[in-house]
Amino acid sequence: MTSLISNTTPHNKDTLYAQTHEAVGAFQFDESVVAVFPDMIQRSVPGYQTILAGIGELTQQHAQNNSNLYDLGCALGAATLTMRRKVEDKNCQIIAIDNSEAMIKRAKEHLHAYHSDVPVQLHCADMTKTSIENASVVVINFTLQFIDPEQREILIKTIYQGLNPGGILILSEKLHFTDSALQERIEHLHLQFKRANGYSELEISQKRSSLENVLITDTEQDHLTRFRNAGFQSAGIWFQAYNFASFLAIKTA
Ligand code: GEK
Repeated sequence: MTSLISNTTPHNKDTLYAQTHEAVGAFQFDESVVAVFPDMIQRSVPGYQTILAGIGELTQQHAQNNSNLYDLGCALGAATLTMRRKVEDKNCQIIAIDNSEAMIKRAKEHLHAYHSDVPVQLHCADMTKTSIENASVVVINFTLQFIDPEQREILIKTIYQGLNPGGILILSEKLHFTDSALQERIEHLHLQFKRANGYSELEISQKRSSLENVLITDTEQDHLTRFRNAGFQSAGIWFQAYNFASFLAIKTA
Protein backbone atom coordinates (compact mmCIF):
# COMPACT_ATOMS: atom_id res chain seq x y z
CA MET A 1 0.00 0.00 0.00
CA THR A 2 1.39 3.46 -0.78
CA SER A 3 1.57 6.17 1.85
CA LEU A 4 -1.50 8.37 2.04
CA ILE A 5 0.70 11.44 2.09
CA SER A 6 3.40 10.31 -0.30
CA ASN A 7 2.10 12.36 -3.22
CA THR A 8 2.91 15.64 -1.55
CA THR A 9 5.98 14.77 0.49
CA PRO A 10 9.26 13.86 -1.08
CA HIS A 11 10.03 10.91 1.19
CA ASN A 12 13.05 12.27 3.02
CA LYS A 13 14.79 9.41 4.71
CA ASP A 14 14.91 9.49 8.49
CA THR A 15 18.62 9.65 9.39
CA LEU A 16 18.18 11.83 12.50
CA TYR A 17 19.93 9.33 14.78
CA ALA A 18 22.31 7.79 12.24
CA GLN A 19 25.35 9.65 13.61
CA THR A 20 26.56 9.42 17.19
CA HIS A 21 25.12 12.27 19.29
CA GLU A 22 27.31 13.41 22.20
CA ALA A 23 24.20 13.73 24.34
CA VAL A 24 20.83 12.56 23.08
CA GLY A 25 18.25 15.24 23.92
CA ALA A 26 14.56 14.63 24.59
CA PHE A 27 12.58 13.96 21.43
CA GLN A 28 10.79 17.02 20.02
CA PHE A 29 8.40 17.45 17.10
CA ASP A 30 10.46 20.18 15.47
CA GLU A 31 11.37 21.01 11.84
CA SER A 32 13.98 18.26 11.61
CA VAL A 33 11.37 15.64 12.59
CA VAL A 34 8.73 17.16 10.30
CA ALA A 35 11.10 16.84 7.33
CA VAL A 36 11.40 13.06 7.74
CA PHE A 37 8.16 12.28 9.56
CA PRO A 38 6.34 10.15 6.91
CA ASP A 39 9.40 7.91 6.56
CA MET A 40 9.97 7.78 10.33
CA ILE A 41 6.45 6.73 11.27
CA GLN A 42 6.19 4.29 8.37
CA ARG A 43 9.43 2.50 9.35
CA SER A 44 8.77 2.61 13.12
CA VAL A 45 5.07 1.78 13.58
CA PRO A 46 3.96 -1.64 12.35
CA GLY A 47 0.47 -1.52 10.87
CA TYR A 48 0.42 2.28 10.43
CA GLN A 49 -1.03 2.20 6.90
CA THR A 50 -3.60 -0.45 7.83
CA ILE A 51 -4.72 1.68 10.78
CA LEU A 52 -5.11 4.74 8.53
CA ALA A 53 -7.24 2.71 6.13
CA GLY A 54 -9.34 1.44 9.07
CA ILE A 55 -9.80 5.01 10.35
CA GLY A 56 -11.24 5.87 6.94
CA GLU A 57 -13.65 2.93 7.00
CA LEU A 58 -14.77 3.56 10.60
CA THR A 59 -15.27 7.24 9.82
CA GLN A 60 -17.43 6.39 6.83
CA GLN A 61 -19.57 4.11 9.01
CA HIS A 62 -19.96 6.44 11.99
CA ALA A 63 -19.75 10.06 10.79
CA GLN A 64 -23.12 11.68 11.46
CA ASN A 65 -24.66 14.37 9.28
CA ASN A 66 -23.77 17.94 10.36
CA SER A 67 -21.31 16.82 13.05
CA ASN A 68 -17.65 17.48 13.89
CA LEU A 69 -14.82 14.99 13.34
CA TYR A 70 -11.64 15.49 15.36
CA ASP A 71 -8.04 14.45 14.66
CA LEU A 72 -6.14 15.14 17.90
CA GLY A 73 -2.35 15.15 17.50
CA CYS A 74 -2.78 15.27 13.73
CA ALA A 75 0.95 15.65 12.86
CA LEU A 76 1.01 16.02 9.04
CA GLY A 77 -2.69 15.22 8.73
CA ALA A 78 -2.57 11.62 7.48
CA ALA A 79 -5.70 10.63 9.45
CA THR A 80 -7.44 13.89 8.52
CA LEU A 81 -6.83 13.13 4.84
CA THR A 82 -8.25 9.63 5.05
CA MET A 83 -11.28 10.85 7.05
CA ARG A 84 -11.88 13.69 4.62
CA ARG A 85 -12.04 11.31 1.67
CA LYS A 86 -14.75 9.24 3.36
CA VAL A 87 -17.21 11.97 4.41
CA GLU A 88 -17.77 13.90 1.21
CA ASP A 89 -21.57 14.12 1.45
CA LYS A 90 -22.37 14.49 5.16
CA ASN A 91 -21.87 18.19 5.78
CA CYS A 92 -19.24 17.41 8.43
CA GLN A 93 -16.25 19.53 9.35
CA ILE A 94 -12.90 18.17 10.53
CA ILE A 95 -11.03 19.83 13.38
CA ALA A 96 -7.36 18.81 13.39
CA ILE A 97 -5.13 19.81 16.28
CA ASP A 98 -1.42 19.58 16.97
CA ASN A 99 0.75 21.58 19.35
CA SER A 100 3.80 21.61 17.05
CA GLU A 101 3.86 24.70 14.82
CA ALA A 102 6.20 22.96 12.37
CA MET A 103 3.73 20.06 12.00
CA ILE A 104 0.72 22.33 11.48
CA LYS A 105 2.56 24.41 8.87
CA ARG A 106 3.43 21.31 6.83
CA ALA A 107 -0.02 19.73 7.41
CA LYS A 108 -1.59 22.82 5.80
CA GLU A 109 0.45 22.22 2.65
CA HIS A 110 -0.57 18.54 2.51
CA LEU A 111 -4.24 19.31 2.91
CA HIS A 112 -4.20 22.07 0.29
CA ALA A 113 -2.58 19.73 -2.21
CA TYR A 114 -5.84 17.78 -2.59
CA HIS A 115 -9.22 19.16 -3.52
CA SER A 116 -12.10 18.51 -1.14
CA ASP A 117 -15.34 20.28 -0.23
CA VAL A 118 -15.09 19.04 3.36
CA PRO A 119 -13.93 21.94 5.55
CA VAL A 120 -10.88 21.35 7.77
CA GLN A 121 -9.89 23.62 10.65
CA LEU A 122 -6.23 23.18 11.54
CA HIS A 123 -5.21 24.51 14.94
CA CYS A 124 -1.86 24.71 16.66
CA ALA A 125 -3.06 23.95 20.18
CA ASP A 126 -2.73 21.60 23.12
CA MET A 127 -5.31 18.82 22.70
CA THR A 128 -5.82 18.61 26.46
CA LYS A 129 -7.17 22.18 26.37
CA THR A 130 -9.45 21.71 23.37
CA SER A 131 -13.20 21.58 23.72
CA ILE A 132 -14.98 18.72 21.96
CA GLU A 133 -18.53 19.30 20.82
CA ASN A 134 -21.12 17.79 18.51
CA ALA A 135 -18.58 15.05 17.66
CA SER A 136 -19.37 11.80 15.90
CA VAL A 137 -15.77 10.61 15.33
CA VAL A 138 -12.67 11.45 17.39
CA VAL A 139 -9.28 10.09 16.34
CA ILE A 140 -6.14 10.07 18.48
CA ASN A 141 -3.60 8.22 16.38
CA PHE A 142 -0.42 7.60 18.41
CA THR A 143 -0.55 10.78 20.50
CA LEU A 144 -2.09 10.01 23.91
CA GLN A 145 1.24 8.32 24.72
CA PHE A 146 2.93 11.75 24.61
CA ILE A 147 0.45 13.33 27.06
CA ASP A 148 1.17 13.58 30.79
CA PRO A 149 -0.34 10.33 32.20
CA GLU A 150 -2.20 12.33 34.85
CA GLN A 151 -4.11 14.20 32.15
CA ARG A 152 -5.13 11.17 30.09
CA GLU A 153 -8.26 10.27 32.03
CA ILE A 154 -9.59 13.84 31.97
CA LEU A 155 -9.03 14.02 28.20
CA ILE A 156 -10.87 10.74 27.53
CA LYS A 157 -13.76 11.95 29.73
CA THR A 158 -13.91 15.26 27.86
CA ILE A 159 -14.07 13.34 24.58
CA TYR A 160 -16.85 11.06 25.87
CA GLN A 161 -18.87 14.09 26.93
CA GLY A 162 -18.37 15.83 23.58
CA LEU A 163 -19.42 12.80 21.53
CA ASN A 164 -22.99 12.50 20.29
CA PRO A 165 -24.82 9.25 21.09
CA GLY A 166 -23.58 6.68 18.57
CA GLY A 167 -20.24 8.49 18.26
CA ILE A 168 -16.84 6.77 18.40
CA LEU A 169 -13.30 7.32 19.61
CA ILE A 170 -10.47 5.63 17.69
CA LEU A 171 -7.32 5.55 19.81
CA SER A 172 -4.04 4.06 18.56
CA GLU A 173 -1.13 3.56 20.95
CA LYS A 174 2.09 1.72 21.58
CA LEU A 175 1.43 -0.71 24.47
CA HIS A 176 3.48 -2.47 27.10
CA PHE A 177 2.64 -5.79 28.76
CA THR A 178 2.67 -6.61 32.48
CA ASP A 179 3.87 -10.15 31.75
CA SER A 180 7.65 -9.65 31.43
CA ALA A 181 8.22 -12.70 29.19
CA LEU A 182 5.55 -11.46 26.79
CA GLN A 183 6.93 -7.91 26.95
CA GLU A 184 10.41 -9.12 26.04
CA ARG A 185 9.23 -11.29 23.11
CA ILE A 186 6.89 -8.72 21.60
CA GLU A 187 9.39 -5.89 22.00
CA HIS A 188 11.88 -8.09 20.18
CA LEU A 189 9.45 -8.43 17.27
CA HIS A 190 9.24 -4.63 17.08
CA LEU A 191 13.03 -4.34 17.17
CA GLN A 192 13.28 -6.80 14.29
CA PHE A 193 10.68 -4.75 12.39
CA LYS A 194 12.86 -1.64 12.77
CA ARG A 195 16.01 -3.50 11.75
CA ALA A 196 14.23 -4.95 8.72
CA ASN A 197 13.25 -1.39 7.79
CA GLY A 198 16.89 -0.32 7.72
CA TYR A 199 17.44 1.24 11.15
CA SER A 200 20.89 0.53 12.61
CA GLU A 201 21.56 -0.47 16.23
CA LEU A 202 22.90 3.06 16.86
CA GLU A 203 19.75 4.67 15.47
CA ILE A 204 17.52 2.36 17.48
CA SER A 205 19.33 2.94 20.77
CA GLN A 206 19.67 6.75 20.38
CA LYS A 207 15.98 7.05 19.41
CA ARG A 208 15.03 4.96 22.44
CA SER A 209 17.01 7.29 24.74
CA SER A 210 15.41 10.36 23.22
CA LEU A 211 11.91 8.95 23.78
CA GLU A 212 12.53 7.98 27.39
CA ASN A 213 10.15 9.96 29.62
CA VAL A 214 8.58 11.46 26.47
CA LEU A 215 6.65 8.46 25.12
CA ILE A 216 5.04 6.77 28.13
CA THR A 217 3.06 3.64 27.28
CA ASP A 218 0.04 2.14 29.04
CA THR A 219 -1.19 -1.46 29.02
CA GLU A 220 -4.30 -2.63 27.18
CA GLN A 221 -6.00 -2.90 30.58
CA ASP A 222 -5.10 0.72 31.50
CA HIS A 223 -6.84 1.89 28.33
CA LEU A 224 -9.91 -0.30 28.83
CA THR A 225 -10.30 0.89 32.44
CA ARG A 226 -9.97 4.51 31.33
CA PHE A 227 -12.63 4.07 28.63
CA ARG A 228 -14.99 2.48 31.15
CA ASN A 229 -14.38 5.21 33.75
CA ALA A 230 -15.13 7.84 31.12
CA GLY A 231 -18.51 6.22 30.40
CA PHE A 232 -17.89 4.31 27.15
CA GLN A 233 -20.27 1.34 26.99
CA SER A 234 -18.18 -0.67 24.49
CA ALA A 235 -14.44 -0.64 23.88
CA GLY A 236 -11.81 -3.00 22.56
CA ILE A 237 -8.90 -3.46 20.17
CA TRP A 238 -9.88 -3.58 16.48
CA PHE A 239 -6.28 -3.86 15.18
CA GLN A 240 -2.95 -4.90 16.67
CA ALA A 241 0.53 -5.42 15.24
CA TYR A 242 3.03 -6.48 17.90
CA ASN A 243 2.99 -3.80 20.63
CA PHE A 244 1.02 -1.28 18.57
CA ALA A 245 -2.76 -1.36 18.87
CA SER A 246 -5.79 0.64 17.88
CA PHE A 247 -8.90 0.74 20.09
CA LEU A 248 -12.48 1.49 19.16
CA ALA A 249 -14.62 2.97 21.95
CA ILE A 250 -18.33 3.48 21.32
CA LYS A 251 -20.78 5.82 23.03
CA THR A 252 -23.89 3.80 22.37
CA ALA A 253 -26.96 5.59 21.06
C1 GEK B 1 -0.72 10.40 12.29
N1 GEK B 1 -1.69 11.27 14.36
O1 GEK B 1 0.14 10.46 11.40
N2 GEK B 1 -1.50 18.46 21.92
C2 GEK B 1 -1.52 18.34 20.57
N3 GEK B 1 -0.62 17.61 19.87
C3 GEK B 1 0.35 16.99 20.56
C4 GEK B 1 0.44 17.07 21.96
C5 GEK B 1 -0.53 17.85 22.64
N4 GEK B 1 -0.52 18.00 23.98
N5 GEK B 1 1.52 16.35 22.38
C6 GEK B 1 2.09 15.82 21.25
N6 GEK B 1 1.38 16.23 20.16
C7 GEK B 1 -0.51 11.27 13.49
C8 GEK B 1 0.73 10.88 14.22
S1 GEK B 1 2.60 11.75 16.07
C9 GEK B 1 3.00 10.15 16.54
C10 GEK B 1 0.91 11.58 15.54
C11 GEK B 1 4.42 9.83 16.64
C12 GEK B 1 1.62 15.86 18.75
C13 GEK B 1 3.05 15.99 18.26
O2 GEK B 1 3.38 17.32 17.92
C14 GEK B 1 3.05 15.04 17.06
O3 GEK B 1 2.78 15.71 15.86
C15 GEK B 1 1.93 14.05 17.38
O4 GEK B 1 1.33 14.52 18.59
C16 GEK B 1 2.38 12.61 17.58
O5 GEK B 1 -1.73 9.68 12.23
O6 GEK B 1 5.28 10.67 16.34
O7 GEK B 1 4.73 8.63 17.06
